[in-house]
Amino acid sequence: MSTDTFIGKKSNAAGGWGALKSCGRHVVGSRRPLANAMTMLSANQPDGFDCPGCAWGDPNHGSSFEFCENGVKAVSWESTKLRVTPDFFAEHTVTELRSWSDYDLEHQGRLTHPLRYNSDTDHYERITWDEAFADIGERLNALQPDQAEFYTSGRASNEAAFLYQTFVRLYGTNNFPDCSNMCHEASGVALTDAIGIGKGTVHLEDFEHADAVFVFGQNPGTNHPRMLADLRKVTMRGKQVVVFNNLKEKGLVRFADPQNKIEMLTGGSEATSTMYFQPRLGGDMAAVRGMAKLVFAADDAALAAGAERIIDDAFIAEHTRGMAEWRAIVEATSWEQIEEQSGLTRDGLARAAEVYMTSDAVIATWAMGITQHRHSVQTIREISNFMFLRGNIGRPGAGLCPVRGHSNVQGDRTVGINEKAPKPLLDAMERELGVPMPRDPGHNVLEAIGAMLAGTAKAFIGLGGNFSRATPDSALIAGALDRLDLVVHVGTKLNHCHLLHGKAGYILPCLGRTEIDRNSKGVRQIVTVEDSMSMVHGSGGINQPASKELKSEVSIVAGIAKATVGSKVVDWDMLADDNDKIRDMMARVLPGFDDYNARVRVPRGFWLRNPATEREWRTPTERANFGSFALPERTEWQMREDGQDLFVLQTMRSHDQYNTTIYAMDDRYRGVYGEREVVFINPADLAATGLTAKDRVTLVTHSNDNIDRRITGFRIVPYDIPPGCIAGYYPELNALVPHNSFGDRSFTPTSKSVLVKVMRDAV
Ligand SMILES: Nc1nc2c(c(=O)[nH]1)N[C@H]1C(S)=C(S)[C@@H](COP(=O)(O)OP(=O)(O)OC[C@H]3O[C@@H](n4cnc5c(=O)[nH]c(N)nc54)[C@H](O)[C@@H]3O)O[C@H]1N2
Ligand SMILES: Nc1nc2c(c(=O)[nH]1)N[C@H]1C(S)=C(S)[C@@H](COP(=O)(O)OP(=O)(O)OC[C@H]3O[C@@H](n4cnc5c(=O)[nH]c(N)nc54)[C@H](O)[C@@H]3O)O[C@H]1N2
Ligand SMILES: [Mo]
Repeated sequence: MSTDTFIGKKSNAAGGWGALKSCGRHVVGSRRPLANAMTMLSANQPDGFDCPGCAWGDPNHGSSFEFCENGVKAVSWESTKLRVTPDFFAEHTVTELRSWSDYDLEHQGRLTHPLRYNSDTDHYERITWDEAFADIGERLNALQPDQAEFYTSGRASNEAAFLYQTFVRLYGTNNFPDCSNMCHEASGVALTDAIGIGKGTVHLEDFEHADAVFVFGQNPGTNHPRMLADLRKVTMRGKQVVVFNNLKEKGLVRFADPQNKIEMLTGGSEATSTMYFQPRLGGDMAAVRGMAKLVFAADDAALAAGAERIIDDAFIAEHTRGMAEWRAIVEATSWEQIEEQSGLTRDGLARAAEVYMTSDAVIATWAMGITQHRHSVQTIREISNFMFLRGNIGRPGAGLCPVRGHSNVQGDRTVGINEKAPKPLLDAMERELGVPMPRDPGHNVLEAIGAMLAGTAKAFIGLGGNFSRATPDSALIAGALDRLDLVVHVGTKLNHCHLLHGKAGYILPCLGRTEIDRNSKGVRQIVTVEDSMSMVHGSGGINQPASKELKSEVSIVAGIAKATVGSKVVDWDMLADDNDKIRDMMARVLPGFDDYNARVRVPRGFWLRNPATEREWRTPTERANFGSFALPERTEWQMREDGQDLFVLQTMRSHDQYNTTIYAMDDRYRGVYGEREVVFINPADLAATGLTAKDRVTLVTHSNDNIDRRITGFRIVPYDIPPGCIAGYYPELNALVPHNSFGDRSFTPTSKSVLVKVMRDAV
């Protein structure tokens, strides 16, 4: 099957695929990797291949992969034929490279050799693996363990992450800042309190049985395209999809628009009943509370009329705690406050509540539009409360579904990347290793940043990711990283964080998930991952490694570990050479991982049991807990009255990026082409502030910590977004996100509600 045939065929069916043709060239520089991606994603591999695109569940893992644009881009990006060799680093000083864009750095291709920064020449230079490991080990051993920060990005496999946490804990710290701290942390915190486990309760199949899906604060058209296919099937069955998103996102609008030519998205008349609400930024908690108020009122009316109850009284009595207290808070909340904070009307919310009340099985999904606010944990508790009202959890077609980002971010947590690891995990590690584990909580991302800024942290090890670009106050964080004694980056492609080397800096290139990983005996290794629906499965690559010098993440972790803590407790060489042995160890340590090696080798892998899906609540009350929280006194939207021309900014992803990786400069669904320095503003706001669509603007963060945060020269894009709210792209806008503004209990930067002033640039 040629690439062209594929694209042609798919573009008629799924829409948007035509554009992949040009996008493919942008992403990979040629057609070949694109064709390769097609092969990989459709390959009939016994051990499966896990797409690094996102964490959405996969119905036919290991046999016929569901195609999606996101996946093709992610795979093509990794299989590029371009290389950044030691010659490249000999040509360019680090100082010069720092002036390059994110896009230009990553587009140089795959890293090929281990490198060490030479401060005399300002170049990265080739070294041997053994030299790198020995020096890193020596430098780590010169520190107190708590002076080192061990970051993980969510693409790391279960095996690499498990080995990493083993090493780091043997070394003596729980400092595990993790990309999840900036992502779904609020979901983990809220759900642990609500249902006893920080994960979603939905199986992919539940979407086939849902009568309604409520989608809060996410853009699946871009970030989880395969989810759109599952939503589409819901409307095609004549069921409802109710969207809450402050932006009119095309992927979801088309879905809701009967005029749309994309038949499969509209499903004929079914889609007319699909609803789209545009709350103000941070207004979802108020919106859900409004719906809950209406449910209680309808239930009272039903009771009075002797009709069937609206709330699931039996479920609430048998399975929950705390409804009465929450109900009192809901009833005490005024409609005025709900309408002001959400920006939605009571009538509108009544239509959404009607869908909820007339549906037997409801799923609630959410992502970054919910988790990156100050009151994210409370908002997720409110969503959970709302779902408990009609027993929408732990039965077919119903449940809570935080939609994870990185393809293995959930798995990394499961296998021990956790700065506050649960006691049973540490106990099990102690039993396995026969030595004590550190028990003091370690650092999350913001605490690691705090330690770096304070000068108490001395080393940073990054297992993947792009820490300084993904974190708020990027320039400040970059400066802090660059003052450390030791900085080690394990990565596949060059990014800005790699150019921060501190006193001793290393770039260690690793195999990507698309590549064949063979051990010393030539036996092909697989890794495993866990998706958003707690399915754990194997993944093996089919491409030849980008360079002979590459090592697997597992080998790199083992190499550093051996040089740092020695091999008395753990035989690192043995584990590094056989992922099955790592999995045997995981099976001994982690609950639910019995028979791990066999169970990940069947199509689709296995489901890691989540007791809440079976209405078993591992909370202190042994019940699902309603959470009773007041609405925020004022959201950022309401704080705008504190200053002139203030707006609330959300920082999000364009269609052509993967987090800090910029595939290309277009945001096709939002109609932006060839640029990223744009701000989406409501046309009414333009008129009110005297700005025009032709203006360039400067954005300055409104804060009282005396740090000047500004970006300048951004172009205005008039857009359908609530007045007072604006939007633009991460990572560029991380320059505006304050590291000292974060979610209650989640410590997630408030990347979706930054108070900024917008000013016209002088021409
Ligand atoms: N192609 C691609 N796929 C990806 C990624 C990528 O960068 N590119 N990243 C991966 C990762 S790590 C993650 S975490 C996920 C992210 O997936 P998303 O959460 O979809 O990512 P964002 O682009 O941040 O989009 C946030 C969405 O929430 C809306 N929103 C913002 N604030 C609010 C609010 O206050 N209320 C409501 N109701 N809506 C709001 C925005 O308009 C936007 O539609 O995607 C994963 N998949
Ligand atoms: N303002 C703002 N900031 C945000 C967000 C936001 O919405 N707004 N979103 C946050 C979220 S949800 C997340 S998850 C974080 C993401 O933060 P990170 O996970 O740190 O960032 P990524 O951009 O995903 O990392 C990209 C780099 O990972 C490396 N890489 C890719 N594949 C592999 C691999 O297989 N192995 C290894 N070792 N390295 C690899 C490459 O070198 C690449 O340059 O950003 C957060 N930051
Ligand atoms: Mo994420």
